[in-house]
Amino acid sequence: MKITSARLIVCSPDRNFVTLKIETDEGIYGLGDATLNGRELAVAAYLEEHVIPCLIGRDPFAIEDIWQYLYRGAYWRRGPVTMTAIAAVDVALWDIKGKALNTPVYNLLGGKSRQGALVYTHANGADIPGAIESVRKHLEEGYLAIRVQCGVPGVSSSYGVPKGDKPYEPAERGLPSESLWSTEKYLNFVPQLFQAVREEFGEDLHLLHDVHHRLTPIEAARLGKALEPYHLFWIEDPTPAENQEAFRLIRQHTVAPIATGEVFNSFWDAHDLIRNQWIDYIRMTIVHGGGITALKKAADFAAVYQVKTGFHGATDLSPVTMAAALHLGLAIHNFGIQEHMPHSALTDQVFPHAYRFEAGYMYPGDAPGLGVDIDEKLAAEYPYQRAYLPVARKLDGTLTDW
Ligand code: EZ4
Ligand code: CO
Repeated sequence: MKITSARLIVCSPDRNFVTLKIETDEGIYGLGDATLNGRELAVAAYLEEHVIPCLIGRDPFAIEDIWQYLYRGAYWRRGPVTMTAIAAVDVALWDIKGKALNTPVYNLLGGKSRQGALVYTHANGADIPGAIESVRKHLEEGYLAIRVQCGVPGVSSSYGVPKGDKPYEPAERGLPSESLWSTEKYLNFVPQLFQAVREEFGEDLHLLHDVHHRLTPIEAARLGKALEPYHLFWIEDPTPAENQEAFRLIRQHTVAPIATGEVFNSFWDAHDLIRNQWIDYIRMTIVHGGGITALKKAADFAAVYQVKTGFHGATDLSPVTMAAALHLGLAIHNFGIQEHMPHSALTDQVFPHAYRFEAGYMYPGDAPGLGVDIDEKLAAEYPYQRAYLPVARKLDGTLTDW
């Protein structure tokens, strides 16, 4: 089998997606997600100008070799644009191989270690009663694990809180919006939030919380200690992780489980965190971390240190990435949990898929390959629109981590 063509489909059914379609001389094609929220066209250009010309004529079954060719062969390694482009190719090739061998991708990765992937979704509220109502709604939908985010009194726009009655969606069309942040108000408030949620729903529900990189290590340690009575499933991204050693300090002070890595693009971003057991869940994602090939290796390394996976799964990761995460999550032994922020109905229409949610779990389905397609005609009706993630400033105007 040979790769005969590869092209990009850039569309915006409610939000932007960059999709790579690789076609072969046997009529089989594969899809890869190449979406990098707020920097979409950089990846599209990287693929179009520098990667696609090198793919034509290659054997699509040579996944490892093509991965190494694009990684080592570029000389310039790592970085979100490069690794997202490599991931798109990698995932499309796994899709092709599954279709060619008439089997779901999870079978190519070792087969099922479990029947379904436990998922968590997002509850958001402008205030504590709103957050409690949102948790209740998701419990009724069948979720067994829920991330809770809430507006902080005195802070006009907190991370994870929707504007109006729309579902929470980080990217917005137009130039970046600015939100305000106060660590002091946040640290005083979050324990009250989780106390109220536990009082309302009891001890059994899995609760998660995303700090979104906004604390220093010692502040994160204080938060972890304060939340211990509410035994969260995890605290996510408590502090930026460029300096992996920062997590050692958090670890010294709290038994709160820690998850990080949604912005990582290389195994090396996580190497110290994992081998020192400074985290409990690695959140690297297939689309930004170099594909199924790279994430399988990272997960296997993490397994040695009893670190589990918690792959990022926000709406800026396309249904192709969701499917890839579910196939890999079903196969690996150290799967922890999968994030599930459902896509809009329109996004789901553009990307028909075999995966489904039922009673707290997601299932990739048994279609050959990844089980996701793209309706190119419908996609063409929703052209790309420039969009950005917000930026955050402290109350005195200092730019801080969003
Ligand atoms: O802000 O995916 O856990 N989920 C998150 C997301 C991220 C977006 C960034 O593109 O932190 O909401
Ligand atoms: Co997050």
